[in-house]
Amino acid sequence: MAQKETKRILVTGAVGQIGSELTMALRDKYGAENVVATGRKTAPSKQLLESGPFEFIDVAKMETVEAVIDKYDIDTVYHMAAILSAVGEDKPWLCWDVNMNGLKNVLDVGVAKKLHRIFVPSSIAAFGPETPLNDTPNDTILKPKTMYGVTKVAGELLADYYVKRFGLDCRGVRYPGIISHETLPGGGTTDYAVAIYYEAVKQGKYECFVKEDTCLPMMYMPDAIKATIDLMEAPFENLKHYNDFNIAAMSFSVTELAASIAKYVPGFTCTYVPDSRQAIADSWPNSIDDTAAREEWGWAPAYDLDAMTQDMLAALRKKHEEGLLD
Ligand code: AKB
Repeated sequence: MAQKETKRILVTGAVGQIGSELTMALRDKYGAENVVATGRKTAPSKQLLESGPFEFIDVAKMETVEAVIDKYDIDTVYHMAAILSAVGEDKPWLCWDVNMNGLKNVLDVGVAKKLHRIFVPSSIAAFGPETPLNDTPNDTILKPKTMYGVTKVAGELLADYYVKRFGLDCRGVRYPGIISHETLPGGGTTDYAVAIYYEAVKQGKYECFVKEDTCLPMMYMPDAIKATIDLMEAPFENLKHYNDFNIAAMSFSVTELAASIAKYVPGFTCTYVPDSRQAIADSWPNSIDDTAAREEWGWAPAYDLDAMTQDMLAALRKKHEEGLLD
């Protein structure tokens, strides 16, 4: 595999929850003018727009992807654009189109233009009810029941195929639920673990759409950004896996999450009214084993539940005082 250097980066899905913070981290690291943020239709934040280049593209339309790669002489892509699990159940064919055709377009441009490296994110949604529930191994049964999960398994396999067949350098992690305070997640099942913090600060209470004993793997955004950039910087020859690394940080039930918040928000209460997202959550593991990521590229998280809770609450209280949460 030819080793080149990352100089000009394209981030797809840069207006989304992970993409927006990843773009800013990459702009710090590689120079703002060298990181091109792109989105499909949501208006970018002032910060994203004013700190570096921004373009609208539709990843499912090859010509829009190709045009932006040519315009900015891109060599590296972080392909974050995706339809998540809950919206994917409402609109399964949009989910297939964006997640599969979008990925294939990016991989094909990668081969045609001999790109240096592509980041291809997957998710714990790749697992399903037949997968071992606790300490889920990296290499295990992948029979998801959601369209989002189907596209994530197919995406992992497709990207691995491009590595072996075309010598394209692409890598990716299976993100757990990501918790953050900059950009709200949109259309996922793990969104409750973000919303609970916002409502704790605004109202001191939260009505949760999954049951109290629902337990899922989760991660704080700074760790997710670190995992993404660390994997992209790992020497290719050290990798045995490519597009399907489990990465773990913490696993907790909603009861445990609510208890952590109640330590710092006296009187905080959580009630439970499960909806259709319960079935999705129930089909995912409680906790995952990330030995492969630790061994192959040195993955280690920094935040546990209480450290994350304190950081989230401090950031959201500041925003609330500035009138930015209403
Ligand atoms: C979702 O809930 O759909 C996402 C994910 C776990 O990939 N946050």
